[in-house]
Amino acid sequence: MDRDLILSASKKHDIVPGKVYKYGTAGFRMSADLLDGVTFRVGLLSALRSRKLNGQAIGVMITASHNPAVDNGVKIVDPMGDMLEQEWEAHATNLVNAPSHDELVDYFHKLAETLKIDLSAPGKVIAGRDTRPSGKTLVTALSDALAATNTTYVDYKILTTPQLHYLTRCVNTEGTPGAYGEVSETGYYNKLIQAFYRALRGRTISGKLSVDCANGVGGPKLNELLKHHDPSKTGLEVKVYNDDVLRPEVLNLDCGADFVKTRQRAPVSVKPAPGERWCSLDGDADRLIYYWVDPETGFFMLDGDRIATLAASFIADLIRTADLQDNVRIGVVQTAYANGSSTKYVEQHLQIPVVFTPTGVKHLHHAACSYDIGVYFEANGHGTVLFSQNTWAEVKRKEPQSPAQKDALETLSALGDLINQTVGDAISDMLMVEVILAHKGWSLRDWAMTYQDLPNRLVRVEVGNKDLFQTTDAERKLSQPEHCQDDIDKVVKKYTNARSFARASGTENACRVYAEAATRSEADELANKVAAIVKAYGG
Ligand code: G16
Repeated sequence: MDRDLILSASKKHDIVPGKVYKYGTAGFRMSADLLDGVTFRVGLLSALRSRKLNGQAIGVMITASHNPAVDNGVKIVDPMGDMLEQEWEAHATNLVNAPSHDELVDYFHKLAETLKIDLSAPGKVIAGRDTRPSGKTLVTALSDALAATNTTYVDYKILTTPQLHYLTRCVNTEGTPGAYGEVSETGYYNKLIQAFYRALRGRTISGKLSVDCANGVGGPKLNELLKHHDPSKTGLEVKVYNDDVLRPEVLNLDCGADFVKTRQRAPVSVKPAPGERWCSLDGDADRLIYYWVDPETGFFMLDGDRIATLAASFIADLIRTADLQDNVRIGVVQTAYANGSSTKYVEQHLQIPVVFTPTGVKHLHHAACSYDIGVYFEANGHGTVLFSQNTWAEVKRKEPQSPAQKDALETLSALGDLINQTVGDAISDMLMVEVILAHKGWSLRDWAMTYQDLPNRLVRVEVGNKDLFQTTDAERKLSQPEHCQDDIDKVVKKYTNARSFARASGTENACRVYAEAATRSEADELANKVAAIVKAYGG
């Protein structure tokens, strides 16, 4: 690999001197004008990663998801469509922080040597981006790095994040017995829609579904999916809202899954009529939140915890009906943000084990892989359901003994194809929810009746230095700054059935505080008190 070629390409893509970059919850994410050099360097790292993995394609997604329009981000996707292996996050951080262009090229070669990477071998990278205008320039930085390292590169242009994950897996499994799907956007739509028809098993969906697309890439992509959908086969009527991608400044503005979840209200621009079924996607369509307005009690939200409990209960029933309960173990993965009532419902009512991981789908995904069926959702609506090889083998092997067993087996198999196996996917999750509600004959109100959430509040706290906040115990406790956790504990003790924690965000320059308590006013009060403590310790 030509050192001078990398060096001269790098000189066109500076990093900002003095700024310390870190591969965070979802890659590098910050104000877009700080990202040009970072994206170039991520290109170098993915060129190495592909060669390390025998030339398999690596995905690079340029998105800042739920963040405001001025931000952007870049993250790396491993060959099977999952997040970059954790050990390589450190390599990414080191490479990006190389202080000069010369030191960058030195470190690149050192990394290749230490990791025994043959730089003359072929490498391949595929890329996608969301609708942020800054994405276009960042793609140039990426492609310059790939050209300088002689890496084959395919730019899939504008995609949802889960579509890029899907394509990465498809490219790497094409022509093998484990082929994940056709390597194209159309292949993605066809796979989802065909599995959706099969999973419904002749049932029809009643009532219109209104979808708020956060004015992000989910809007055009959902509209595209709908062109492949024949409503006469399913009964599903979708009305798309907030799909304006021509005015970048409205992305995630007063709408989208993050707004709905944190503000616990409908997007500002829409007026859901009482009883109507609504959901919101986030800016890159990997999170999903459902809600409706009850004529008596007002706004009611069904978040990631609710989607997890719905999916876990339905799939566990299918496993029992199919008589697979001895061979297919199901488990649920949550984070500290999960509402205490949802955990209790899964463990005590559904009798399904729950494990906790730190925030970040990469952690949940990893934990979910240890089950035959791993249901993982963050409360913010990000998640999916993973089917292991063993589950597929059991479903295929089982000879149905009754029409009910046949139905359960075929539904399971269709769900396995419908649910994105690479990462949380709002569009695929939405179709899964619609299938389950249709099977159960449930409205959103029926779904909500399964258990009662503890009132909770999530607050974003701006602090001088968020890096002062270090956590332990799956992010449920602060180990730093000293005494901060003691102060939080003292406040929590004053409330009934209360819990609260604080952590630094990995995607925004802020801390997050979560609180739950017996009543709404207590949850709000507790959240505000803990936020004040965090602010005081925050430098
Ligand atoms: C990303 C991660 C999620 C995480 C979220 C917020 O989501 O993929 O796992 O929950 O950030 O993380 P934090 O609280 O650390 O800011 P997205 O949808 O923004 O890509």
